Amino acid sequence: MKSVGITGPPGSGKTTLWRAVTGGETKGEVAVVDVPDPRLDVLVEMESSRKRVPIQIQMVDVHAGARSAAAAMGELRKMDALLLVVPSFGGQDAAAALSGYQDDLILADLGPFENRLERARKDAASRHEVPALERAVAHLEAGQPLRSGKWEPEELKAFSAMAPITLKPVVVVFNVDEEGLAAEPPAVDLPSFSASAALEAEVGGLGPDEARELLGAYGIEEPVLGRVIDVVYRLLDLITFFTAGDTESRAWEVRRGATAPEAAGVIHSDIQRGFIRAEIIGYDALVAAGSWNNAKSKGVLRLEGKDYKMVEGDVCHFRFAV
Ligand SMILES: Nc1nc2c(ncn2[C@@H]2O[C@H](COP(=O)(O)OP(=O)(O)OP(=O)(O)O)[C@@H](O)[C@H]2O)c(=O)[nH]1
Ligand SMILES: [Mg+2]
Repeated sequence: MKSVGITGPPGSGKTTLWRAVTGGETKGEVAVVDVPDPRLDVLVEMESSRKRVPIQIQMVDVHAGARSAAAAMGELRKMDALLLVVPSFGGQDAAAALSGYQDDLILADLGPFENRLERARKDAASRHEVPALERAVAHLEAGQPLRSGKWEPEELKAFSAMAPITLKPVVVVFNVDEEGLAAEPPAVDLPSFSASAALEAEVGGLGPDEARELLGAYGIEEPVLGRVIDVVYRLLDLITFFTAGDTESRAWEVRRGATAPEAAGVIHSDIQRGFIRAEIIGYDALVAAGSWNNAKSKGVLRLEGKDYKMVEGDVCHFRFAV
């Protein structure tokens, strides 16, 4: 399961956004959220599945659970992706807040890199890391996040023990008030969008249809959770595939470019090891056929081998022998 950590300056609306993306959750800092996917609902209906199993994602209000700023930075290192909440309500200077906070994150990375560089210089076993660490320190000292650099695989290997915050995929959420919703967000060199955390948290506890209707009245077509997930999946380069049947219909995530056996391995390592073939059909073609059995009898299921590269929305049945 991927973890998304919510971060940002004090009072920017992190906890409010966390409540919005967790559907009105009020206790704790960590919540497991079902990834909304209307395709899964269609599959459940079509196959009369007894169970519907969505992809899940962990949303963490990192700073709420941390005892100190340093502890929060440590927690951020464990996340797969970050949501950076920028205060843009009540006339606040969003661009200044964003650049100030990015500097904080760069500083949080600089300390561990300097320490490691110092140790690597003294230790024969890690001396080969020195050039990479020097380059990273220079980059951070120049006020640049590591993600803006070009790094060789060996350099990234030298960085990995520190799990640098500024190397993580980040989505900027400009937390606006109702007036700000209609305005263009400031141009930044990171994926970003505007949302009203307060408004979305208010509708978070409602059913999906009711929430959509209320948000629609403010011109918001897609609840913030869906928007966050779209960007995070794109940044993490993940695609969704499905399995569907009467027992259960289920959504799975796999890295873009994965082969059929790798996708099978997401379900179970035995299925990957004993992979023979996959019966596969794209989601739209399956819906057009009306059901898995119809697709089979019409001969529109494809048989794919071990080199097949998975496509977003593939519905699969893996044949395997162990
Ligand atoms: N007007 C307005 N106020 C907001 C909005 N979002 C959050 N706030 C207010 O800003 C204050 C801080 O919100 P929180 O969600 O607690 O912010 P936070 O980033 O979690 O704060 P800390 O955890 O203390 O750093 C609260 O009083 C919110 O009601 C917004 O979109 N508009
Ligand atoms: Mg908070």
